Amino acid sequence: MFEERRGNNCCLPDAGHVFNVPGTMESCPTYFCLSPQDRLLLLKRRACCLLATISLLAGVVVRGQDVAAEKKAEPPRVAMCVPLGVPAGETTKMVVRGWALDTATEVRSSSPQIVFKVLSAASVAVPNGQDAKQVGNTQLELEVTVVEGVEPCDVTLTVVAPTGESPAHALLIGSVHPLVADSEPNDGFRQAQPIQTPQAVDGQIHGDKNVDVFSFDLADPQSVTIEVLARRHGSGLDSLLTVFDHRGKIVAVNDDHDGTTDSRISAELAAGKYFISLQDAHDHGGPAHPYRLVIQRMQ
Ligand SMILES: [Ca+2]
Ligand SMILES: [Ca+2]
Repeated sequence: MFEERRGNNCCLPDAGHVFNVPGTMESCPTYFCLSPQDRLLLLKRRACCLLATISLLAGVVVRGQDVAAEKKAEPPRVAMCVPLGVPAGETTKMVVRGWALDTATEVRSSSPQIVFKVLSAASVAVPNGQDAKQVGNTQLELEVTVVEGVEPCDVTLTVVAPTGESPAHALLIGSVHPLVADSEPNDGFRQAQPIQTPQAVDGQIHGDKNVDVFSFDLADPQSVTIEVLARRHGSGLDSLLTVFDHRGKIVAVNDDHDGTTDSRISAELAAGKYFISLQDAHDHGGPAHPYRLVIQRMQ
């Protein structure tokens, strides 16, 4: 500790005061009041402070470089394909949504009968109120060619970028049931999209509070299952499925089934007209809410 010498009008500050004086030591009015020993001690302490500051700054710089390197090195990951599936025997356009896809150069297929061509790669907005960790913030536009005669199956795609390769992601190819796309507007009973049984529909809840409504007719009493594939294939959709009779009375409803947020209804139905309503359980929608709806008769 410094010595206080009040006798010669030199009042020495404590160590904390000395080190907090800005500028040079000469600017400190008390510096010239110090004894040679105190000046040496002061110099040593200031040297220690200087070294500590340099070390701290160097650490911040190195950490910043590490964070930048980690961010730059992030490999691509796929959240979902929109639509969730493509038909066989055609060339169609598809969007792959996920993370770090904007530098992708190639998309590889697990089958030589399915070929992907990258049309564009870019960052994209996260829909309002949704989580980028779930719905992704980058996307690829692809052209998908499936040769004629390919049996319905799951194929996997792998996105290749300078930062690495994505884990394989499943894409539905074709369908064992007749496949159609959802057709807007289909937002209510009066705009219901007619479908057959059995039928598969590749669709999308296009926006917040949007509902897709389908109608079907049974000539005879039937046991049917109606199932939604969505979250299991990476979609942001948390499906809510409801079946109504021709009077608008609810026959069955399901939110989550078998440990997923996807929905499934099995019901024995009398002959007549029915409506299926499909929406998001949280009223969300947008480009990250694709689904496949499947209706079939139970065996
Ligand atoms: Ca709709
Ligand atoms: Ca659900």
